Amino acid sequence: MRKRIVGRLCPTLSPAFHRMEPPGRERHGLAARSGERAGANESNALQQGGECAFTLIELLVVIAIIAILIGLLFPAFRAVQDQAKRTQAKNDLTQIVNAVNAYYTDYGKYPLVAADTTYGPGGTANNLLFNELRSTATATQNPRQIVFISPPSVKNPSNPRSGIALQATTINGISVAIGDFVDPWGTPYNVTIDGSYDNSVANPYGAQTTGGAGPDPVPSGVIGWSRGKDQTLGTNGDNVYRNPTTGAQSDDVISWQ
Ligand SMILES: [Ca+2]
Repeated sequence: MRKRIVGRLCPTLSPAFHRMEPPGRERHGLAARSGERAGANESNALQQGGECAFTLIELLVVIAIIAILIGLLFPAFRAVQDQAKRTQAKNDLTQIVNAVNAYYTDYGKYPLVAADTTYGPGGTANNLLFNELRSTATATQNPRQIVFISPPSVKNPSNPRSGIALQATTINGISVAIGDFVDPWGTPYNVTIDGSYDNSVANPYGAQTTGGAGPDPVPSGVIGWSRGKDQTLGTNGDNVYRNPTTGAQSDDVISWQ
């Protein structure tokens, strides 16, 4: 017979509880007979109400089921978080492109550049561009002090995410400087501006046939991109945005598609 361990969840106590008298306190005579009658009554109640106490094994099974459900939900939760970050990056890139175009509208030229220039990792310091667009004290080409973009400061300066970096640091080998606009994974955004004014800039992923990110050059005055969660261009640095053959998508986020 299996041992019942929990009785308080029942409307009536399990008979097992009545057998757990402390040593030396066994009941005798009328009290014992009274107890037997009470036990008999409760046994009858249990028989009438059905068994509702559960065993240790049943308790462990419930705990195991809950653990399995948590295990199933955790990857889904991470996927939702990643998608939210990608959406954030896409919104940031849209704002960056709009800010540079607004600068062009106001000043009749692009900020800083005299030739096609890429800001961010692998190019010119990202903060130089955003000092102009944010009209900070170090801006040199925003005499009207127009704020074209106003990202928040990062919440954790030593581990910057989604905002303007407040201190110099290095994340996965990528340098972050004060004033850099970093993406949700801590990499400064890349931005290429058409300083030669021919309405085309180099596609960082190369030709559509190899990089899968549209034509090279991109027919645009300004483009921006994020290296995504892996912090490399394409997947593990393969420079492929979307594999033209398999359709496999990298984790990068780009402004022009
Ligand atoms: Ca990537």
